[in-house]
Amino acid sequence: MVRKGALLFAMVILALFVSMEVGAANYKPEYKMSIVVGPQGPWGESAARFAEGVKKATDGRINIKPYYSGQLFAGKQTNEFLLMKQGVIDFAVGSTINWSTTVKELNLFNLPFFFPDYKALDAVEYGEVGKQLFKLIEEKGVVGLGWEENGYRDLTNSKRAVKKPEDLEGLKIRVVGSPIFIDTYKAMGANPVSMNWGEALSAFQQGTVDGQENPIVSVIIPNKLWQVNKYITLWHNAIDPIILSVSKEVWDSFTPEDRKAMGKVAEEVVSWQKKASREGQEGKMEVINTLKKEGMDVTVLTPAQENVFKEKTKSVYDKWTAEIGLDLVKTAEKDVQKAMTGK
Ligand code: X2X
Repeated sequence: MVRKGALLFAMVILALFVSMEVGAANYKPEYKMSIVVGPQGPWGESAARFAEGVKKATDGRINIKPYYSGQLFAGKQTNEFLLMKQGVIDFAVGSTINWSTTVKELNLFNLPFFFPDYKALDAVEYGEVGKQLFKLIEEKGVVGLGWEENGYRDLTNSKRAVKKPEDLEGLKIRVVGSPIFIDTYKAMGANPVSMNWGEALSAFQQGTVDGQENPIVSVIIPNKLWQVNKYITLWHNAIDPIILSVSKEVWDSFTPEDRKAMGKVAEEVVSWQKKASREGQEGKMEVINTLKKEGMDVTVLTPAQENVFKEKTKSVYDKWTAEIGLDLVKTAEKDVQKAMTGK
């Protein structure tokens, strides 16, 4: 009886071991991870942290290599999601802006002045809308492992302080190649030019564009944008969530144990990343002082000043709400209101 039990136990252990090995035997020697930006700053750093964490948690079975500065999509950042679907990219720490041309619902985050505060964003990401968005991307072949954040996108330029729409007149502003940004900047009176991030950096140097918008801690500081743009306006025009993600095909090829281990690492990394990214923006005085020390002229818009820009973008809101889906936008609006007012 005892012997039979021991034999059964040994067989179960062996079966488990074999299934793990068989599973792992199908693994690729290296998984490619895409990041638009460089390794510095919370966005870039989160890629290395995730890769390291996963390697450790899976005893080296899963080896992820981060490819920074958009190396995997040959310049065109709005192709990232498609390349994941096609199996060229296995993992990404991908901006929802870059994916919004493929997954139009993600334009929710690009709606001008939609998220007044991080509380509002969290309510949407962790609520029904966030779940729905993860479901949508999964249906398109990408599994979301957690929400990270590039941050609020603040406006920099080389010409003048921007406080009201008239100040934007005639300014050539580089935006991501996602049409909602062209609409928004046109509505606010600027002259938007869409351009990939890789080219944008040299366009700033050459002065072929006057400005751009990007978050301070993840992009402006690591790229020392004060060297090319003296003026910065802090506003809440657009927020840029990032999704730590894996292609569904790759995810499904992992053993349940490895998926669980990876999920745990993802949880830790995204919570570290979000905090790091927000510290840089929420500790505003410190951030403002850093920018001023570098010679920047900092304008912080009041809610009333933001409202003047918001009014200008009403047509963008209407047009893009129809694209995103009225129900999704309305649900998000309720979450935002509840987060801000408690009801
Ligand atoms: O291109 C940008 O502006 C960047 C780096 O923020 C994104 O990838 C959306």
